[in-house]
Amino acid sequence: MSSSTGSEQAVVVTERPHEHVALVRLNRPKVLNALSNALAEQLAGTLERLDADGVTRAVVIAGDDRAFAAGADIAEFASEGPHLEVWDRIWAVGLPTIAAVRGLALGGGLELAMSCDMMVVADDARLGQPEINLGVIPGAGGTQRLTRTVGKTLATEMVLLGREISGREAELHGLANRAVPAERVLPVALDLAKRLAKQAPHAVRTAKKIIARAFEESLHAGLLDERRAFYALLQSEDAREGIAAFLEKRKPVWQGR
Ligand code: DAK
Repeated sequence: MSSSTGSEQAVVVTERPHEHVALVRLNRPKVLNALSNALAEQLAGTLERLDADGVTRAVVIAGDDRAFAAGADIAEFASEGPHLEVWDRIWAVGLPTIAAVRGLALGGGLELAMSCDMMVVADDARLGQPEINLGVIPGAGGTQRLTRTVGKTLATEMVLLGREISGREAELHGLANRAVPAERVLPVALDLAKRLAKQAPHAVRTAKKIIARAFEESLHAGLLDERRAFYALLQSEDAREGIAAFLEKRKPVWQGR
């Protein structure tokens, strides 16, 4: 399965390694998967299609062994700059997403990885926000998501000095869920995706959404949202099934309702 048609270059390639899991690969290897607007558009369209197909329950986003992505496409900066709305579309995806990072995740590449729900990185991956070297600052979450995740001290070094960190350091600072040897990145990410795909789909989507609100709201507002979502889910078929299965000592069968 591929995300482009006809003669258009497939800068995003989609595979289906498991019934409910999609693997979306960024595919501009010659420029280290630099995120051109065309690539970002294809990625957003692909994620939206997967989000709505009723089959996919988790998505792994990967690059290749040299790079997840080396940032937005700098060659486009002079002409048009990164399209704003396409990033909003990527962030609006309801499915759980996992970034599988080998090699470079720089600038917009790291911002894309950070906007995923989980991140698996190679021990020797290189993660950074080098925008300062271009005379700008991050524009897709690098000052916000990074700071809230690793704290002000390290984020300041990364954003103001362009300091890179390794995958191993990213795990230590809570930026990555797992740091593993490079060749294990994809298998581990796919394994996490399969585990996500086994959970009650509607509950997973709701949990993702409510966790994201912890970045946006006060604790009080977030707790209210959580409580509302909890009671709404409690009325769902899947919750009835999950509770019945527990009491009957069997495995639940989720319907996604
Ligand atoms: N854009 C375009 N081309 C890139 C690229 C990039 N970000 N990164 C690498 N390339 C290209 C190189 O130009 C080179 O192309 P050729 O010369 O072969 O044609 C090819 O990829 C291989 O790169 P190198 O020859 O440079 O490879 P090296 O191993 O020597 O160096 C490197 C790797 C990653 C250290 C180096 O390529 C590098 O410094 N790249 C730039 C990294 C960077 O500065 N990234 C941040 C870009 S700014 C926003 C949304 C997003 C953003 C902002 C706003 N909004 C929604 C508002 C994001 C901004 C950014 O990401």
